[in-house]
Amino acid sequence: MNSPIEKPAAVSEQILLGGFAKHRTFEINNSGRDIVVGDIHGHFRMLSKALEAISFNTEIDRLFALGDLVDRGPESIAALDWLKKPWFYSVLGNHCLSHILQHENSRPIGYDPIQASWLKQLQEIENDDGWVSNCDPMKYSQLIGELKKLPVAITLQSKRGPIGLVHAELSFHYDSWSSLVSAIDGGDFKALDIWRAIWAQHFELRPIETRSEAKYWVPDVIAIFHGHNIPWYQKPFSIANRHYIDTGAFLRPYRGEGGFTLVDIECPDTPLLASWWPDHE
Ligand SMILES: [Mn+2]
Repeated sequence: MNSPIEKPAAVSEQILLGGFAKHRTFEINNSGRDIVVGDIHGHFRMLSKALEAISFNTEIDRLFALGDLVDRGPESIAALDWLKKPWFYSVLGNHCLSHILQHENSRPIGYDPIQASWLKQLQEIENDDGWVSNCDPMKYSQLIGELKKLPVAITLQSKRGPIGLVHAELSFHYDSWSSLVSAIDGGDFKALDIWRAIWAQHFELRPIETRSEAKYWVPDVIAIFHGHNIPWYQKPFSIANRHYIDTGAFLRPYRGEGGFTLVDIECPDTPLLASWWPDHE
């Protein structure tokens, strides 16, 4: 009997099978700084200015983005050049995954109605602002190839211990960073976990007196940095050792508030820049 010919799985099927669950570890940077930044959303020119403002040194420093590199801002396709820079890295965000899905034009598979509905939503969401049709198709498909490689979680080693990076939320299934990493590495991180990591919001990002900080402490990391969910007033927000630093850079041109937050991982509580935008563009 002939052995079955293996066909490459459709992207939506790969999501359901946990195919986008990747984890990457980075050893400590002994020569320079490791900087984390919230969602870039096509504002790479302004990001360059923010890096100038902190005297970022491309020879020794590394920049880690929290996903959502594209859409909303004017330079989405520049993500391709940035992802080729040896000092720039990112986790996977929902906008990245949405473009991957749309590019493959694969239809969600209805194994589970909940999973199927968010996959469908992710595929159909109108988020390209027309930039896709205005860019070189070859470059766009190269960008998709780069986006497919992005890990859903990154562990960075710092001088005081490990730091976790994830676009949206640490799923409530996981009470530690290492349990999340083991699930990914062990192939046990499924579609709904990916959804939580790239799209979920667990609580309001503002101080609430009755809320117990201890509940949110993740015991085996120094800090976790989250993007995706913008805290109230577009200011960086921390609870326990978790830091929400997507301060809405894409909002600045429309609303006059928001900007980039950049944090040195060695000082997670005190951003180098908070909700920053250049005075003169
Ligand atoms: Mn997002």
